[in-house]
Amino acid sequence: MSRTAFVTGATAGIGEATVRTLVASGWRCVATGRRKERLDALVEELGADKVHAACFDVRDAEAMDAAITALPEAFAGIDLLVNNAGLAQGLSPAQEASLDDWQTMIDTNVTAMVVLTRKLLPTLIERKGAIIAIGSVAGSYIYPGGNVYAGSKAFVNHFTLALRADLHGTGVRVTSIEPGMVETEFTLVRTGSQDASDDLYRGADPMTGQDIADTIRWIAELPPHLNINRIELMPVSQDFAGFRVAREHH
Ligand code: NDP
Ligand code: 8X3
Repeated sequence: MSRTAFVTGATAGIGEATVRTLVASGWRCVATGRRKERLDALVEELGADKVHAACFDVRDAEAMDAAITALPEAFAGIDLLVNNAGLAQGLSPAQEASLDDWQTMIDTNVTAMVVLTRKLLPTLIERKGAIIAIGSVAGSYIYPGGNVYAGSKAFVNHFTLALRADLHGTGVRVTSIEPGMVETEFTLVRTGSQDASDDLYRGADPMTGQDIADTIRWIAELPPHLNINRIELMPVSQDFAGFRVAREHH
């Protein structure tokens, strides 16, 4: 029997690779995002029996409700929720940061994720499904300018682990995936640039969306008695050493 995944942020990067990978492995996918033309292209490429496009802004709870209510019968029973949609805006020190950027990250990375999770929990419990969230190493290791993005990803990591406790005994599996550098459109959003040569990770041999999608598929297809609680991935070129000392204070 084919299973159904609900993948947020499927118009680019990790989410798009995840839809392709899960479909290739026999899953049906609800693919979400704001860029309708990209969702339509996925449906066209992979087939309307495999992919259902749900176009909405995750910050709009009413639009989210409407999209869930409108799921065709074949896609309505969700077995896997991939909480992936997210963004980082600005790399400024907190004292110079834009409050609008901060609010956008909190609304998208935190509020929308918990609202969607809460809405899909009844069907996930009924079907003994799984939740996989894409947090970040930024939730564990601090870097300058990370501020609210890092805080939001610490929330994703921790909320996801907390779900494990609440869902104990339901058979629902829950995993927090915490990646380091992944080459996607994310870094351009982050720098506010449209120019690929501004990619922060250029020349750094980062991971790809496919690397994370393969990890998601692997976790989703493990035997039902096995739960990966959290998994942290980095490219070989990245590590977590980052202590700094300021010898003079001005
Ligand atoms: P991309 O920018 O390539 O993709 C982001 C996806 O999120 C897009 O599909 C976008 O869709 C969707 N999205 C963003 N805001 C909204 C919104 N308001 N409503 C609906 N969808 C939205 O980035 P990645 O694939 O790299 O990022 C995916 C996740 O991985 C994020 O949560 C990010 O924090 C996390 N991550 C990324 C890392 C990296 O180095 N790239 C490292 C660690 C974690 P659309 O714009 O069409 O709405
Ligand atoms: C750092 C991962 O999410 O801060 O390489 O961009 S993130």
